[in-house]
Amino acid sequence: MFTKAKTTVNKTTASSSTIDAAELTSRIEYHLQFTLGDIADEKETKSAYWQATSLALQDIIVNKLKATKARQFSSDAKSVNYLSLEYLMGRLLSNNLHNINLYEITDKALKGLGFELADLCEQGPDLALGNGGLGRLAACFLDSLATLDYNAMGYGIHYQHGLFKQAFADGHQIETPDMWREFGNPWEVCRPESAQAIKLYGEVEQVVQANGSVKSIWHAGNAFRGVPWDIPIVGYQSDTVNTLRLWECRADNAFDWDKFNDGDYLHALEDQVQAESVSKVLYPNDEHDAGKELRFIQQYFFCACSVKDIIARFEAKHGKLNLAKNIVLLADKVAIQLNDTHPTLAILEFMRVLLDEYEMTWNEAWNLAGKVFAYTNHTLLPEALEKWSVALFDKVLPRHLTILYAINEAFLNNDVAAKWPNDEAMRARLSLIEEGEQRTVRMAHLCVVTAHKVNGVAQVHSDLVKSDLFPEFNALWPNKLTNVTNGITPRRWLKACNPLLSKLLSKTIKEDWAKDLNSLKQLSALADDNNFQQQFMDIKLQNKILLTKEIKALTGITVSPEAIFDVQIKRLHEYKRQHLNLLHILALYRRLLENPELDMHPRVFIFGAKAAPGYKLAKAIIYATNKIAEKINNDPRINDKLKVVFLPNYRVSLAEKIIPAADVSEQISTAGKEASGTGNMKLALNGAVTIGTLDGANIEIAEEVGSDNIFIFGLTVDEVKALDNKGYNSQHYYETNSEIKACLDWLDTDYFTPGHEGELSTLKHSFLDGGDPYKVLADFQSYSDAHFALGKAYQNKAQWARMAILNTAMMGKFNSDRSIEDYVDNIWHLTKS
Ligand code: 26Q
Repeated sequence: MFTKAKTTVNKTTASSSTIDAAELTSRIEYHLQFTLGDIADEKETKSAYWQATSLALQDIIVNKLKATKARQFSSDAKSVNYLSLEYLMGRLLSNNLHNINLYEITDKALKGLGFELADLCEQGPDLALGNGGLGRLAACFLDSLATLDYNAMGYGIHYQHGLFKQAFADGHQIETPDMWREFGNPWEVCRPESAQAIKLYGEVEQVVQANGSVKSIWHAGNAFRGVPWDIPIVGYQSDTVNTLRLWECRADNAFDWDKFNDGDYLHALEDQVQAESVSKVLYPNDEHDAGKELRFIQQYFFCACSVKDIIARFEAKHGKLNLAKNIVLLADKVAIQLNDTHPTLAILEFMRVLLDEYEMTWNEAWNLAGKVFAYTNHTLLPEALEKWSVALFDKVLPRHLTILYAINEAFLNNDVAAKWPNDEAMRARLSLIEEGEQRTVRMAHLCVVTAHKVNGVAQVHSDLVKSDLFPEFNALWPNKLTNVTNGITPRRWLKACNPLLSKLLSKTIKEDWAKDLNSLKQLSALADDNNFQQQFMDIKLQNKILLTKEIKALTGITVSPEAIFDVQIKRLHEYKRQHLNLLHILALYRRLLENPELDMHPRVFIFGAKAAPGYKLAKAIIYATNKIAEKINNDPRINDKLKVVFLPNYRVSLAEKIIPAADVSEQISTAGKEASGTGNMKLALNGAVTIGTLDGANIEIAEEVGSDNIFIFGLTVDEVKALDNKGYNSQHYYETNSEIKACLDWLDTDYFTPGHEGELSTLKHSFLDGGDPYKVLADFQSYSDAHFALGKAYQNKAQWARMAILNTAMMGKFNSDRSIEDYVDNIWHLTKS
């Protein structure tokens, strides 16, 4: 055992480049003893060492953060402020160590203390403050911004509970709360000195001023306090540590002493309870508009705190914002990026602050807003386009509603009237307000009207944003709509999560591929090299063996690493078509029952997905998959040729274990529905071969890897549209394809749910009576054929190895560093700092 109480640590000096294992050891011991209070050796646990190691690292990071802040302040480089309701950060220890180049040294220090670093990394909770792709994209972008030495700040909500934890009970999804910071979080620092006061409700008074103009005064009815928690974002081998600032909501007056003294104990705390509910929980209703007042308040709370903070940071450098002096500077120094429409209220708050608190003219404020804001669209699904009722606006943000009306009037009377004079239908179509039984505000329209740039997230998606979603806006402002194809950080999604492959790549390629991902192209020259193929595929096998252990531990299911590992990991949604995968699994099962000698390489189908708690059909798909899995996995007749595994509680840290072990990547959304996808990039980068539709970023992946190295199937965007125009009839496929019919009819029996006939019928009916809105049946045969071709390809080991290697080799484009440089060049115009 080691000796503790080496307490002489100078925490203000050593930087990551001067620190050695001995120094780190004493810092870890220091935190164990003094921060965690290890007074009787009760902290000899992995969890305590994880915490102490994280705290020791955080000290080094905070020093670097301080240096970064000072540098950014004096260089005065323009900053981008990324506003997002979601950040899926995952775990931070391993990534921070890799990025700051202390992984090996920490490993050594911990070995001396009797621990394995990789083991300790597993102790940390995921920071799961997001639902899926949009939240993870925000996290990848922060990594790239710091890596590329840009001045950037992420803003979000400090949810007490992130995305729910998922378990299965008899195949059903069960949700329990996520307790990510129950015992504190070593990475965050509270900054009460930067707290913000936020008003809500009340009414607006119009006061006629001496000069005849009308001034609006908002008499608010309720006040909250936003308290920021800062999490450092460490760039990879760069000079920069940026900040993710998450707002926690507290009451302005936590306690009503009058009520308390009157004996009304419960109500004395009412304000506090109400305020804390605002940042209590992340909404899991992805792509389903919740329309809930609390969600609206969440959005406003975080937007208002962030806008005020952005202005305060500007003023710290340039003095009080003042029309004559520095106002034009603001647009040169500040960019605000809206991650989908969720932070749209920042636009109205920005206008309100400039108009009411800085007394700017309308034109000044509006011109600034246009220069500062840009908006990213992540979906074309109509149900996911946010609309809030005018009544709710009027109740919660009455002043903002008057500003919204003014923006709308100017837009309709100037821009729309000039281009389409006297066109009432056009006015109605483009208005920020949708008339109807309930009048609603179209948040995306407000974003498009305000922002100087609007981008989609993959080429086909951006084209559809122009042609189908906002054609009129595109006609009005031909240069506003643009594309920035998504990317992923190769630090987390290869270097940290796949150490074996990383080592091989570093041995093979002289450039630092984790920065310069295009350098992986050099692997193409080795794609047919027998020796390299063997090394590459042996690593895949090692990673598969690790995953088999994880599968066993999580589900009790035994799978063979010799089987094809076929992976579909993503949020559960009909448009992503997990049920197409499931229908094909049923078909394979039937074929095997009919012919147990069938020449088919054994396959393991691996799922990971959470369903929004209120999304009934998504939950039914999870249940059906679990029940079908149970039957198949225990059927001795098929000789282990088919296994189905649904891993519970899919999240970033689980993705990091699955992705390195995948042979096949399922990217099978209905064409035109998946904006981009980013899991597709992660899997391909780790040498999985994609089976996918021509949708989202799959199209660009296919362009990069070449059609020989991907299995494309199904309807194209145009064919989907044509089928819609003709009138899609799912019944037709049921009647004419006997395999489809047999599989769907199977769901009506009690074969998979003994004694409970019809439990899986919902699924069948969604395809038939439900109309199969995502055209699963139309794509089934083509999908099945593509799988057949894939199975044949796998049987030729050299051919498969070549495909896998080329997938890794050709993913350079999908580095999120490239995405960020695209934003910088076309939207933000930052300089490095
Ligand atoms: C809306 C209203 C109320 C509550 C929640 C929501 C909500 C929450 C999350 C709506 C949407 C989301 C998340 C969307 C999302 O993750 N979109 C994905 O974004 C990725 C990054 O651009 C793309 O790759 C995916 O294609 C897209 O689906």
